[in-house]
Amino acid sequence: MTAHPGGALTEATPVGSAPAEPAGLASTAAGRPAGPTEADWAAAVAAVRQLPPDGRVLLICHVNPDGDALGSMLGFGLGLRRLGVRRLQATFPGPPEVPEPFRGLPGLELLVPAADADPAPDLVICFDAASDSRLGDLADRLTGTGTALVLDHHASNAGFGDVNLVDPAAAATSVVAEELLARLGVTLDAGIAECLYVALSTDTGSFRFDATTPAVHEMAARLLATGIRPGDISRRVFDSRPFGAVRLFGEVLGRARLEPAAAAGRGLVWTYATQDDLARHDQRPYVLEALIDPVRCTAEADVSCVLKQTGPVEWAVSLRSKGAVDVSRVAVALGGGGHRLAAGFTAKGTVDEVVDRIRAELAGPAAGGGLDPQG
Ligand SMILES: [Mn+2]
Repeated sequence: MTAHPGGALTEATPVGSAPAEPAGLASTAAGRPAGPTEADWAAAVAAVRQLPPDGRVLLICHVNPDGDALGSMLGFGLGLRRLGVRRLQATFPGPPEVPEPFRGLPGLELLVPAADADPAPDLVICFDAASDSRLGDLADRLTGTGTALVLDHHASNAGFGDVNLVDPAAAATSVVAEELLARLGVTLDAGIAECLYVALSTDTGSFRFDATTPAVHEMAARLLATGIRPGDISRRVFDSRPFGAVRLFGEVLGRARLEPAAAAGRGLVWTYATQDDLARHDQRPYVLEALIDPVRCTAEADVSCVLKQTGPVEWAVSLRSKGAVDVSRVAVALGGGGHRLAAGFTAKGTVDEVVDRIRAELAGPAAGGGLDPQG
């Protein structure tokens, strides 16, 4: 994990874990923008419909792509294919490596390494990125002569495209993608549906989080009606990991610490994973995205925390709350961002130093307030 401008947080949505830390700035309920207007939808439809013959389209999702980023992008890409768009690429910044849980997604053949991305597409479409800093070097594609269309659901998204479909009320970017496909007249097929289902189920924690509205289940019903197999998809995406990762989790959970008196008696549970842990078990860093889940199960603690080593003295810190403590305030105080129930930051120092800072913030008044239930 690397720091981005503006203290942006770069953690991918943890697969099957609590609500993802938002992909960028600290967000609050105050000032949350409304969703897209009819004019926005019309402009987005026109941007696709008015592509020149043989027009070139570049799809980009955020760095360290998660299920919503990849699923929205590839599902929409398959939809564009159905509309006859032939010159179509999908990409994301950083190493062109798709995390193992998403290697069965339909549409992966659309992916190209960032270095091979079209330098001057007629239409650029960004998925699940709250700010252009999340697009790395690919952000320069937004300023070319083509149209830039942004599909997202982060409340902190200020709208960095020419046309912005940003719906903070949407449980996932795939909700926005499905709506735009419908408005373009694309009917769902199993390939599109599987991509959008992975995106929707990832961002709702397998339909467990508060973001799981009736509209989410109605969308899931439309996707399932195409004949996709939710059991197979969920096993692949959520319930499958290498044996080395199972052993790694065992070690890391074995060193977890419970501090019932922390956070003014609401309790803190924390652990950490080092780069040496990963090397010893021959595992890639993304396997750690799911580590917060077994940690946050701890009934005796409202706050859970995992430190993931990203450099000799650098850590990516994930924080979760069951509701009594606003962990976004802790994360913001320490240079990161997030939601009330899920937040994170990047820290320098030893494990003890970083946890000391978290304890101090949890002891202060900052962690108590706030009533932003956004998931
Ligand atoms: Mn998302």
